[in-house]
Amino acid sequence: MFKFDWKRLSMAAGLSLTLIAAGCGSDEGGETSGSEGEGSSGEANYSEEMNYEITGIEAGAGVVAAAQTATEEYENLAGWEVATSSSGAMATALGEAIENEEPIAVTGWTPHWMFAKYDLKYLEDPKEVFGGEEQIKTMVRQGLEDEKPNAYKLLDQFSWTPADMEKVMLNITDGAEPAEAAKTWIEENEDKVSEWTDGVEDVDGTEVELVYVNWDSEIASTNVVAEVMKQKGFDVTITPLDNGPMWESVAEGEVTGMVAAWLPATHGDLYEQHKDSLEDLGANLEGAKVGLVVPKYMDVDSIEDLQPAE
Ligand code: PBE
Repeated sequence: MFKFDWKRLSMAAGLSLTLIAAGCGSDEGGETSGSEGEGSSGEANYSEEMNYEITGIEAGAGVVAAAQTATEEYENLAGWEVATSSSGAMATALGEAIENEEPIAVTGWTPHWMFAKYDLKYLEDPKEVFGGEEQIKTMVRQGLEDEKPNAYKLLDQFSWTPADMEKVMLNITDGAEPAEAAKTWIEENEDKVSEWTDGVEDVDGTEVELVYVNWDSEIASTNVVAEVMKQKGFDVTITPLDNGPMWESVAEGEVTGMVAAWLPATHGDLYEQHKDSLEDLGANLEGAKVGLVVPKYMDVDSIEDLQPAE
């Protein structure tokens, strides 16, 4: 009981401090934040408020590795850390920061439902540490075409757009079970799905195992592909792994494949390591992107606008 009261008290105190700070800086723009002696937009405060910390996701994610590289490549990120957790924890932290209008910088990516729910922007990345436009590609184990030609054909023909993926992601974040969200999207997109299944024969319980990572985008894609395969008669298992093991399990032929390869930059190292031991079936989605994402109310445009730790 005591603990709870203290927590509420300190939260209220913190909130009023934030309000006072916001009140000071907002009406006359840069001129009033001169005490920082830095820049004109007041962004010098953000970095300190963020504890010089980027809010990351799973440690194995490519975007986390890129964020760590950014802290080394950008001199103004000296002393910054990338905090790792999970995609879900990152989304919660982002939602809470936005509710309190606090600064936050997350390792973000597109397609993602966060852009539909919140007003967000990518920070410019003049050193191109996060790469440019990405594709999401499908990788399968070697020999699949001969052993399970219908599974191979369907996985090869799977292809959709960022808008398609976002629709499934939004439905899941609004509370739908991933398999249900997948079924709903399939019902609403019969034409697209019939292109994936074109020439694919119905099978009777052929086993397929798809691996993925619990990133919101890959939960969506993997569930949709799994559901389409089930409807063709496959016995489908979907297995969440970390990023490295996801790639290894396909390369070692332990599983059928995955639809979660972000290239050329995000998973570039993993691709180089495994490309001779798996089969690359090409892009299933064009126009993906990763980078540092902040709420639009933050008056920063570039990674270079952030301030080094003292
Ligand atoms: N992501 C989503 C992954 C790829 C898909 C951007 C979080 C990553 O960074 O590895």
